[in-house]
Amino acid sequence: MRPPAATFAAGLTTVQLGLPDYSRALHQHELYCNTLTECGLSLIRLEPDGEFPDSTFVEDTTLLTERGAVLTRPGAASRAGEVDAIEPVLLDFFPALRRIDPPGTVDAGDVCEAGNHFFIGLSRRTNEAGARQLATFLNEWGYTSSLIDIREMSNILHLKSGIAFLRSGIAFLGDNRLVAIDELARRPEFRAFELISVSPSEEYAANCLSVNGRVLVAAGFPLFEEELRKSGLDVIALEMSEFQKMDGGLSCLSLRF
Ligand code: CIR
Repeated sequence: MRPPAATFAAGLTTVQLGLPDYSRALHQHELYCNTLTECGLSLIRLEPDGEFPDSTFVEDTTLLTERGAVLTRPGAASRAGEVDAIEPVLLDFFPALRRIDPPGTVDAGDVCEAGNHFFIGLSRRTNEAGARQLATFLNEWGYTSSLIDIREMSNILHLKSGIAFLRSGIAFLGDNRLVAIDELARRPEFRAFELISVSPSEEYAANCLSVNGRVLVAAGFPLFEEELRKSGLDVIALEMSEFQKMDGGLSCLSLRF
């Protein structure tokens, strides 16, 4: 993860929630890091990078899988250089990094891993050429994938703004639970999943994160929290207000492997 830089408020956003407060963003980021540590992860903390205001959203720069990793080619020009900055860090762990080439673009926030299958969102950031390149890499590694077109959906930036795959954290239990906003829950591609719905007034909360049997959710979305708890999930709520102002969710703040 990479904390937000002092230039954070100059990043991209489509929501009108006002400018983020920098010190509050730093505090929320720190709590996020601490929570991941409590969930049993060890963290690699990068330096803030003021040249790229959106660089705290590290998730978009790379797709990490158990069998290989792909450097993306972000769809927003202002974010292109973020990939170069992350590459040397990942090379230590994934010596054979693949990459998306022009004219392809991919933001990894559009890629939802669901076991051995990957859903790839076609969005304002991820184009068909990029999605197909990614699908080819995944196929080489023995994964399947399918494309989900969200270009007509005005309410979400990335596919994972609207869905999240939940892992049980227990190896022998099958993982089949998917959180989805209504518009995506209706799609036939998700019919095989046990769906956990997110009420239209709480759509931001759909971008939750399951880590070692816990589910991290954005604080302030009581209906969704209740849904998760009813499903027997162990929920941790985190303040995300300053990242929400910049169109970012919980998953965007880390690259997990
Ligand atoms: C952007 O517009 O690119 C950033 N302000 C937010 C990126 C959020 N990333 C994500 O959903 N994976």
